[in-house]
Amino acid sequence: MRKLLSSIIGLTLLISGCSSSNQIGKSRLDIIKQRNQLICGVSGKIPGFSFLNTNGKYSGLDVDICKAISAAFLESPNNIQLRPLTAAERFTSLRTGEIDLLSRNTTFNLSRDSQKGNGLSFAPVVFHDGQGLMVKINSGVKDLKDLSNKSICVGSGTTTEQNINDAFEEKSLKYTPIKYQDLNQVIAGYLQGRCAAMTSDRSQLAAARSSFKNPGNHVILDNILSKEPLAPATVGNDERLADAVRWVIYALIEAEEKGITQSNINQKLDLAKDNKGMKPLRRFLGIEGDLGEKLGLANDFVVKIIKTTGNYGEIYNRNLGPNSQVYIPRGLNQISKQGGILISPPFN
Ligand SMILES: N[C@@H](CCC(=O)N[C@@H](CS)C(=O)NCC(=O)O)C(=O)O
Repeated sequence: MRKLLSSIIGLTLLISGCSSSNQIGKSRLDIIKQRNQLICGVSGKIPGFSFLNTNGKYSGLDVDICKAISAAFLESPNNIQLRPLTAAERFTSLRTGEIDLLSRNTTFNLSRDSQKGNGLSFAPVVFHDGQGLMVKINSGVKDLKDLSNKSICVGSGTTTEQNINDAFEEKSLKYTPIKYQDLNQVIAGYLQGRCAAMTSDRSQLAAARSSFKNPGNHVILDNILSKEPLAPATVGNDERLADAVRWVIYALIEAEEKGITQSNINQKLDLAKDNKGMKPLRRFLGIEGDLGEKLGLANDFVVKIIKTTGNYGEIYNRNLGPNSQVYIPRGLNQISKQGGILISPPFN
């Protein structure tokens, strides 16, 4: 009788179009586990975030986030497939199920999050960015107003397009947008002199400049036109997948808060095993309690993540630290104890 009732409810939900992965369907988390592979959409063109080098290998912060998630879900960082996507392609790829996760310099905003917008689920922010402008030093341009009546190169299908319009309109200034499909085209347009400035997230401007022949000939203006909180995203109707992704990101931040690193994780594990009184650490590392199981993951998922990528700070330094190709000072992207705005909710 109970079985019959639940199939009737399931059928009704299907007919009414109210299907939810939690009620009747599978979560994509199960599909990822069955497939034993996580498919991540990335850019592939931004050094420090996701960049395909000449050996055919991807590296960058967005790539490491994907590896951390794969370590947590599949117990291996190598079971990932990275798909390069343009800004315009990214949301369709996610909605159609071509990718499981978008880890691609994507701004978390209301329209993309809401059901009437793109209907995505955003994970916690992995890089707080802001939109900027880059110009040639010898242009003499120092401020937005110096770009009045000039052309600006911009990528289409981005938040960048709207922000640059808003910024000029607010100051009652005019400009001509020159739109391109992806960053490499924007850069080429700018370097070939089709526009007086290129605009994008400041991280992308810094990354682009790092690959120029003469980076010193270009300057990123002080103007910060917007907030661009960049975050991974999943489809919006799959709470189990969204929760699991969310807590992988928080685990990276919590590990940094707790001083747990790739090199001391084994010591921390031994310490926690030997000291029954260290309850929060024991729960975080999966020695007691069932935090991992609650997410549909292994109880020691945090250990797997930290062994693979290190904590958030380690990921940041590897890709964007002083010894990396694109040095971006951490600023807001520090944990709160260090004066930034990254903080993890409790692992209870
Ligand atoms: N964060 C912004 C902009 C991100 C973005 O995708 N920018 C474009 C225009 S420059 C781009 O193609 N970036 C390089 C890339 O991802 O290949 C957004 O989410 O809309």
